[in-house]
Amino acid sequence: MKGWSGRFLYLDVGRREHKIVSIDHDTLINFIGGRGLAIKLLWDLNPVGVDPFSPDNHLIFAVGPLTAYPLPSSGKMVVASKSPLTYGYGDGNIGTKAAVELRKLGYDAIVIRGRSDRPLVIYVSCEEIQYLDAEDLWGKTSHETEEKLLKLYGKNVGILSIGPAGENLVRFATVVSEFGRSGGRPGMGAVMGSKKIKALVLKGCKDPEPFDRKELMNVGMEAYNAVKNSHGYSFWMRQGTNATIEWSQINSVLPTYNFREGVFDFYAGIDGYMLESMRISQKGCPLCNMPCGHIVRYVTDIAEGRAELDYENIAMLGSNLGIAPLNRVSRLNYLADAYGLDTISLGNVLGFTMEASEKKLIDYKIEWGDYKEAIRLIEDITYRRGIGDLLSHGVRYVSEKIGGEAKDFAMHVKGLEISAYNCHTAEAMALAYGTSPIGAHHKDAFAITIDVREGRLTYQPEKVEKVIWMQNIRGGMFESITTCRFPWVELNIDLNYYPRLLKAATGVDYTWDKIYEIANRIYTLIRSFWIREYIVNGYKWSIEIDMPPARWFKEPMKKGPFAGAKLDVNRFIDMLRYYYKLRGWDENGVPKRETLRRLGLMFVEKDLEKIGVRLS
Ligand code: PTT
Ligand code: SF4
Repeated sequence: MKGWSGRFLYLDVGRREHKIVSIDHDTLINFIGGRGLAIKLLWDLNPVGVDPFSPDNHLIFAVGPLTAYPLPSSGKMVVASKSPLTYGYGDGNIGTKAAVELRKLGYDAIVIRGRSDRPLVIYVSCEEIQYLDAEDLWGKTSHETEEKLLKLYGKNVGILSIGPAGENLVRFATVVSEFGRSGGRPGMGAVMGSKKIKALVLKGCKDPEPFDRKELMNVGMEAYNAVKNSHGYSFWMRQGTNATIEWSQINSVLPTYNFREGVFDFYAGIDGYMLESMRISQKGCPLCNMPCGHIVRYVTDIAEGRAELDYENIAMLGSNLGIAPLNRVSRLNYLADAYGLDTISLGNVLGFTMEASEKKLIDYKIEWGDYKEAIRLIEDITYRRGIGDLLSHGVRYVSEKIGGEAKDFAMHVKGLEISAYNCHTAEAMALAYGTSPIGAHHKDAFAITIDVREGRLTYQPEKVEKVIWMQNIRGGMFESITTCRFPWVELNIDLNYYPRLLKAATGVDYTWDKIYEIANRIYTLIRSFWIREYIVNGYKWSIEIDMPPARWFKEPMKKGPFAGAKLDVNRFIDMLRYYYKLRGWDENGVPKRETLRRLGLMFVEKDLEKIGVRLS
């Protein structure tokens, strides 16, 4: 079998045992790798309804058949598990040397179950697996941990670690790598913490073997050149994702004051030009020739240091909280990376708290823009002190505890907090959040571009069709092959490079029809996983689960060119129902029997019926 390794490493950290498990060829062809492989393994291995912090919940690190080859931005991996934040499927995508080392170890995935009785660093090389005592690292920040492990093992290893937030089971803790890459928004760092794993250190020894090396090198080089020669390359190198602050402001979608508004009076203090003025260096993931990691030096009246910034981080910790200028936002961002907290969920939790405080719904005082109190709160969340303990569960949980109107401004879908696009006038993006397979995230469909290009406050069926197309390419193909989507998304390189690269890597002819079918299979299996876990955990499954937050339907924006505008609930539901129809799901979003059969998911049919789901 070329292109894939055809096996995964299964670690039981409680028993300190491991085994190497073969993956059959059909599974690899039909799910490709990365997210596709992760959901198939979770479906098969996780006990139905398992608690996310149970030793029986599996934590999966998966790569795909294009990872680690010399082609654009191929140093990426997926980290997946049942989420302690949403109680459904959770994953994230992280750019790291660990992805390359995992491939060089000769595995398509590492799957971890169990719970250690004491903190561990797990070292995996081609020769051995060591379970090392990590008492001395427990409590350290992700930066301190990585520094220490690099000293111990040298530069030629890949490291994935957690900060104190993951140790303390904060439900939006992430896995961190390379001093500022962070993946697994829906609490993958907390799952790692629940297993008492402080870090994984990976050291491979052998390059993966492609089907046609010469062709792979040629197409890879062509694609690298296409990146370098693209129209947007030089501006991308200047601002990376941070250019989106100005774009979002102009288009009235910049999250501001907990998504009340789409414009921020002080946006120029946090935009890409401000970032350029503070930048001291730039870095990227392995094998990437368009590095987007912008490191700034910040100085505030309470601290100074370095931080790696991205659009989402700045918008969620800046405009969404009324905090500017960028020096202050950078401090918050630095703390999130050091503690291993997801910046997007954190920005939502802080924004929600500021609003709840303003409305006197909680016995705690924090005002919009108060970055010093925000820093105190970040620490309290990380160490689960005082109100921080409650907030560590995320906005869905907190709003349900408070009750009443708090639910209207808890900005999440399925428990995952919304990423940085305000959707009062963005129907396609709202649909993308509603139907994202991990809860509200833009990874699967950056549909805001459809709204901006094709008209706001319009609910055409074409928007739904385009959301599905985007999801299939981004969430289906890119999450499974597994490479960074930015060469295509940001610099517009030809999408046809990817089937060509897949053919050279694996020998399999992946036509676009086949890729869409695989994406549909992955989406339908993830959807079935949500249904299975929700029903067994006692939730009632309904269309409500896919609905974006009430704020966008009830409360119009007050500022900017779209002042007075909000979403229309009935027209949104029509879009959602059309979405279900196109996916082959019933009017409540449950996959139909014929869809499961067409996609080769007969095992799902059986499993869902066993727990009482009625399939139409
Ligand atoms: C991603 C999410 C994003 S999406 C951002 S900024 W973005 C936030 N980054 C965080 C951070 O940083 N520190 C922190 N403590 N928390 C953070 N949470 C947020 O996490 C990321 C890039 C980016 S930057 C994006 S869009 C693209 N995402 C890709 C994807 O999802 N798939 C894919 N095949 N390629 C992608 N390329 C781009 O990668 P999550 P990263 Mg991240 C500091 O992890 O869970 O997927 O959430 O992975 O290596 O940092 O790269 O404007
Ligand atoms: Fe990593 Fe950015 Fe390169 Fe993508 S474009 S691989 S996120 S450095």
